[in-house]
Amino acid sequence: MVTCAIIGATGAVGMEVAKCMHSRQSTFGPTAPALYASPRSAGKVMSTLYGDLTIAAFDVDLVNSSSYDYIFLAVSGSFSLEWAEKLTNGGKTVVIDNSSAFRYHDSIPLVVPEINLAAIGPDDKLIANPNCTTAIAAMALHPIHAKYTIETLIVSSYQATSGAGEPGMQELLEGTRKQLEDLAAPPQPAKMFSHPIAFNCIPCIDKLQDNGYTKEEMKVAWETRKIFCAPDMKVSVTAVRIPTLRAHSEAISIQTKDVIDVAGVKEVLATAKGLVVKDDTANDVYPMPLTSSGADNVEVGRIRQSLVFGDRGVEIFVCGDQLLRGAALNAVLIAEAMEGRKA
Ligand code: 11C
Repeated sequence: MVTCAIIGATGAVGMEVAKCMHSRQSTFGPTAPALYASPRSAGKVMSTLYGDLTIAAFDVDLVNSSSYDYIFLAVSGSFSLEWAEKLTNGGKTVVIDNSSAFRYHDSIPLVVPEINLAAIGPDDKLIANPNCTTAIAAMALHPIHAKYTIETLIVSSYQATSGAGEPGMQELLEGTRKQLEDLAAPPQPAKMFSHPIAFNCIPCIDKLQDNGYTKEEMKVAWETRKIFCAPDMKVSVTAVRIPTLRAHSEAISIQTKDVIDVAGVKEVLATAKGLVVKDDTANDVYPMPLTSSGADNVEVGRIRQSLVFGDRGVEIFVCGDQLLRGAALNAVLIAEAMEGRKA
């Protein structure tokens, strides 16, 4: 019987991993995951689709003594750095890490299963899950890249508050509620973000880098190049936090090596896994956070020939659930695929 654990089980991503496993009836489906979190949450009972599960305090020896087949890490980068390798338990356990701690290590696969499952070698025990903004865009970009070879990407993101976890979503809800009670009152002070997020958008996510881009922006560039094995791809990103709950949106300008046209792009996207084409703008059909929230598939639409790159460019708009494709679903799909390989 396959066994697994979620570490960071009380966070937004951890909770989605348990939901996702259950609703997909994945290879781990029949068995409830073991849940671990900080000592603060130990002993608390979490209501899940598997029933009520009690949370244990994380302790590396305790976890390793259970020799789980898979561990989902939904914790901070510093926690992952400290524990992820130890949790592979001498090769007994596959650890799928949702943080950025190992994504840029050459020897650690960074995986979107529909794209580069082959990056996972038979002996790999630590697998990195990409940043949500990267993974959502990659679902639409990879089929285009495979057919036309993308040379340049210019991305503007519209990122939901779930990127800052459950407290980020609560800050949006609370800030909105309070502001509606008194429109003339000053905005609620920000805790999770650098400024109030209700009725606002914030063009700065994660730390500023020396080149003037933020780390969130550079993650998309570094990770897309690694996942696509395209080290020379030029990628420029502006990442913006907006007051939505859990789906990230991205407007993407694409320049290709080969001549590209809208009909060909639609054809290739229509058959790609994990995507749904919503592209009937005349009838108001296009990707939106409201329709992509809670959905496994990434929505893609507003597909049009580029006015800048001409017959070597198109524009697209994508939306995807940040907690699913951007985190939990991607991680569960990795584990399912690895398990499937054993069969
Ligand atoms: C955000 N993309 O929206 C971030 C959250 O590297 O896994 C995920 C950060 C990461 O704030």
